[in-house]
Amino acid sequence: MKDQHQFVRTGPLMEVASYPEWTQEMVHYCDRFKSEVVEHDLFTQMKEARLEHSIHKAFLSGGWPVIDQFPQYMAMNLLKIRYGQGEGHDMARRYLIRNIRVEQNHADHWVNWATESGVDIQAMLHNQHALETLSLSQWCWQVCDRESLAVAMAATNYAIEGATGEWSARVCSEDRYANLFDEEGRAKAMKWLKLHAKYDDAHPWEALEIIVTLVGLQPSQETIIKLRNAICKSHQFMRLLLDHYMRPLPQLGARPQLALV
Ligand code: HXD
Ligand code: FE
Repeated sequence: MKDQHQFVRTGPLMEVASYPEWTQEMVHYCDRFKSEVVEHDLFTQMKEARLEHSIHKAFLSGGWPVIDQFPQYMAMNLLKIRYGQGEGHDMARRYLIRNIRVEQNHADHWVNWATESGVDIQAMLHNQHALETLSLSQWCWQVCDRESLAVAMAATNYAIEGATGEWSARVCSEDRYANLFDEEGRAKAMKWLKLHAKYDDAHPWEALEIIVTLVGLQPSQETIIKLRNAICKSHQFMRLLLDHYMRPLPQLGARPQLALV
């Protein structure tokens, strides 16, 4: 029997008008927060090849926990799914299984990008990261552990992948950044960025379609607010990470570090 609140998309996947009005409002509301990530000065300076080397390396290192854990966030969401529990669950199952495999390669590409940029890889993999930058990965872990499939996918597959598609496209929109790398290492260094910089990347839209299919045409106000807050929080934690690296250098190491005993 067909549920009258079931969402079945008829318009194009990658157009906001194809989704219910509450979704359109949510997307517009969150776009302000997304822009603060996409337009961030760190990415402007990266695109214009004038980002200070130490900040560049610190960013690549600080972004690693999320890259490392991203397939694990998806695995946590996969655990919430039971086959045949509805169209949203079946779509999410396919999406997550397929994309966990894709993210396997992305971790390798990030490590290559960091290597070509002169990052100390052992330190990146094993060092303690700044609290301001760890909060993004901790938030993602928390939301995937404790919230519903729809809310957790909104925070990660929609919000983080969506903003990332746009900031990486910005950095790749000119050759200036790519040209900082020697010709031999350039393709390797740029692979992660290039893969995420496809303007036609369907992944965040596929995630949005799944989220709307899961909650239906008329979710409660509470559900809408939960989704909206999860998306905006991811954007805000991304911004916090970026702000941290753009602070004047003396502050970067000024705080006392926890000693490992
Ligand atoms: C951004 C820093 C401020 C972290 C970026 C996280 C991007 C995650 C993208 C996702 O596809 C995982 C991956 O490894 O490619
Ligand atoms: Fe990726």
